[in-house]
Amino acid sequence: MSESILSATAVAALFELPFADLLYQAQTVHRAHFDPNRVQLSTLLSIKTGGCPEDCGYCPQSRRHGTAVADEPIMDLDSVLEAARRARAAGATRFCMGAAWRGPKQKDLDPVLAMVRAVKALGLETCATLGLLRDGQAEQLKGAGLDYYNHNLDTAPEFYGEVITTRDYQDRLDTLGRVRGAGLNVCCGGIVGMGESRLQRAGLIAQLAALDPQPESVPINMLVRVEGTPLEEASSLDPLEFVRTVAVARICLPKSHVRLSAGREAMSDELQALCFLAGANSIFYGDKLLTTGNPEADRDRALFERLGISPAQAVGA
Ligand code: SAM
Ligand code: DTB
Ligand code: SF4
Repeated sequence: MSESILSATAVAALFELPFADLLYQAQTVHRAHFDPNRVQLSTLLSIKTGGCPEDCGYCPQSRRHGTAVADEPIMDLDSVLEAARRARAAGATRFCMGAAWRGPKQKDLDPVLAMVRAVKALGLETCATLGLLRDGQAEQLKGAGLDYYNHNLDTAPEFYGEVITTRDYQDRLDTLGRVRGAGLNVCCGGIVGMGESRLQRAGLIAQLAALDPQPESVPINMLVRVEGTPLEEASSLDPLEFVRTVAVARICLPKSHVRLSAGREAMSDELQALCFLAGANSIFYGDKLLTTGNPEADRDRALFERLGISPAQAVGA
């Protein structure tokens, strides 16, 4: 059954609620669909770092920005497998491989297909984020055993052009259509804290909620301001506005895993606790995102202990 289409203004009305009312509503929706004390763990690996031709204003991997990230070749299969085994041993259930491409060429896709097959054989769920896909590529990934494909809408259509000029919103929707058409699970979210308005944050969530069916996984990233990127000086978002964003995502995407994504390293335990209370039930787990830092696994385990949170069942456990 398709969800009713929410307008950005209707979503913005949720943002306007008193904080306690918003969190109560989000927690109620969360409890209707999920065990509120379980959080899913995904580990990221950058299998192809840097040198990207796109101009995404937030991204340290664009070759157009003067960041410290160098253009590296694609990783070899054994090193990827070693990282996947480590992620599995630490308790992750999903392994997400990211590449700094506009999209893969066939010669790029072949080694990724081998990685997907091998990581899947370890008993992990597999995810890839490789940029725009052409016809047939999502089917090849599905055939290799890919479970999820991550491709973000990033922000509201009205703000998008301020951040990225080398590909448009429709390109992203087309790729999401190909991913869904191939029978893959969709992981699609965005970034906040880029200077967008509250109405634009609501617009992003309205777009995510309008995907039919809704994405299985919704990463909500807080911008990591990286030196050398056009957004390095973006003004910081009120942390409580971030919590509101998570809560609104939970209400509008009731059955999706909402992932508390980039930006956790700079967040206190208390802020993260509020995000879990607001309905976040997934995190990136492991000391690195793609090129930037993430909390150490020990810190996350201690936080879960303090909050009585259990990780979603680990493979082989
Ligand atoms: N190149 C592919 C693409 O853009 O689709 C895949 C990798 S790309 C790094 C994946 C996502 O990471 C982006 O869509 C964006 O949402 C997120 N991201 C990148 N840099 C970020 C930053 N500095 N802070 C927060 N999120 C970021
Ligand atoms: C997503 O939404 N966030 C992740 C994952 N999907 C690929 C990436 C965050 C990247 C943060 C900047 C970096 O580490 O390079
Ligand atoms: Fe390239 Fe992806 Fe970074 Fe954009 S977000 S510059 S496409 S790696």
